Amino acid sequence: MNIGIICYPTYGGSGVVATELGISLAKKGHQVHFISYAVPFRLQGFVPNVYFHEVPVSIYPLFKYPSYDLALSAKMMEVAEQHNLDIFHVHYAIPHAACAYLTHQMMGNKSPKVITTLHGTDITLVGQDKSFFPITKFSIEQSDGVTVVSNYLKTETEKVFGIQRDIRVIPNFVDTEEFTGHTKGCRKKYFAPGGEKVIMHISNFRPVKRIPDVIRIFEKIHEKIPSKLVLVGEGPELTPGLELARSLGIQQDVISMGKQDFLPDLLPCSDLYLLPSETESFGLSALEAMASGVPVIASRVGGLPEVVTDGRNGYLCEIGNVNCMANLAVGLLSDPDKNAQFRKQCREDAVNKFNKDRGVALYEDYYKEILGQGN
Ligand code: GMT
Repeated sequence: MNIGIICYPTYGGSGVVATELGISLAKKGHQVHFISYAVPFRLQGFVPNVYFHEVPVSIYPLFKYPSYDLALSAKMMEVAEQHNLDIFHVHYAIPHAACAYLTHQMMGNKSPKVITTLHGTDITLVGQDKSFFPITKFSIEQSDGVTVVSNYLKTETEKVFGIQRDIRVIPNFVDTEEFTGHTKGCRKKYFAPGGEKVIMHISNFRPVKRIPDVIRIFEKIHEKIPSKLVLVGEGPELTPGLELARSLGIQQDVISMGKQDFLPDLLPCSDLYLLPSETESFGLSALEAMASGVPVIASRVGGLPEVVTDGRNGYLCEIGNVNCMANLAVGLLSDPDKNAQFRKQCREDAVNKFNKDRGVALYEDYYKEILGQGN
């Protein structure tokens, strides 16, 4: 199949899933065309059958804001005609699903089929903004196919947007041959020269990630166990978080790495992963930690209970319950046998339930179904 993949090229989970999916489909022989304003950050190096098409956004003095949506729709049409695309697979409804609808209208019956994958904040946060709600609902309903990354997100989409059409659940996946827990690239001594325990958090540091909770959980762990907190990523909540650490007198044990590309090398350096979010449709970073053999402590919210099994590969606490998360973290880090058991079960669950081959095959079968080629 000739597949167009439209996604955000930045460090968010939706772009990661779109890129890993595209690379895997290309390795299976499909022609994969990424269309975005920049090369997706996980698309590094030459991959046969993978092509990138940059969306040129013209800056015309009359326009206060560049019209990325219109430029994207035009580029999608150009690529579809030049490469005879069968599918547009758009990741994150806003504005990609609406752009796909516009392109579909321009191309008529020559248009590729449109599959929209909803990733989370397009439904739970941004999509519910009154300025986006009607067009989000419309473009979901107009898609030929719709998938979501968790059962939670399916229910939320149906409830909030009143969507009655079929919505297919295809969980996020992880490359368990890339995220293996190997420590060859690990520089734990760099983070913990005194053999301290390493706690990690990776995100876009937006308010939904509850960064103050990450800092306060670490503070309570730090009171009981020699430990370091490693923060990976950047965003508006990073500086306030570091200032909070300073006000608590623990800044010397908080390491901010900024954006990092090689998470498979970084994650195995940690002993525990924190994700105390306000909402998470899935929590891809938690799955990547699990694949690396790192137990997860997270909020019991959204799709996280579908990823983290409380008491088996990590723990779940109510949103904002810093004491619960800190106490469970101390208990796990202080019990070598339980820790080893959790680390083993993390890896097992990532491999058995969320491996890449399974996830990619589900998308491939769905493409065939939407194209009318399904068995
Ligand atoms: O908030 C983020 O982590 C970025 C956001 C995105 O769209 O990239 O992540 C969403 O999609 C990820 C991939 O499907 C999910 O793993 C995240 O849980 C989801 N974020 C939220 O729902 C807050």
